[in-house]
Amino acid sequence: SGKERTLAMIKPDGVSGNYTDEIKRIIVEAGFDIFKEMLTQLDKETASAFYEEHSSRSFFPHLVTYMTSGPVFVMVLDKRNAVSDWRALIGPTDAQKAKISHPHSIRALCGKDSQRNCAHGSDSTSSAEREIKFFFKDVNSGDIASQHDEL
Ligand code: YYY
Ligand code: MG
Repeated sequence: SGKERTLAMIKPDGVSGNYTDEIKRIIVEAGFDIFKEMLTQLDKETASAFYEEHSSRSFFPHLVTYMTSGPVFVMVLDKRNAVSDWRALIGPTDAQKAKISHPHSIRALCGKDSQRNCAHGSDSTSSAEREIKFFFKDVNSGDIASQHDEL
């Protein structure tokens, strides 16, 4: 069927800024199915593990502080071309640039800069698989039943 699954996250500034409902509306209107959703608070160990690939970057300690500053809303999204379509919908990493080049993107809507950019999306099908397992250990590609978890 060509259906694909990706990991989406509304970061702490998006949740605390009350953007969760608006972003979920945008997601559904764009044709995604929200297969799983979970509101959770990351601790430093979990945020560090999630962004492990960036652990040597100078921004990493600040990134971990930001990602643990409040709850995040994590979703598994299903759609044909879910990975690339969700990346397109959130827009560029730097929210300041997004406001100019992608004014209708989610990062333009609720992001502040290249760190506080209010949304995450897996950048490939392999990172989607890793990130979905990271948050939803029981999900596999054959699952189609809807389930809502809360931690
Ligand atoms: O995949 P994406 O989130 O668009 O960007 P990445 O380059 O993978 O960086 C991941 C994450 O790191 C970004 O969303 C914010 C943070 N970050 C940062 O704090 N400062 C930067 N200069 C670049 C990225
Ligand atoms: Mg990335």
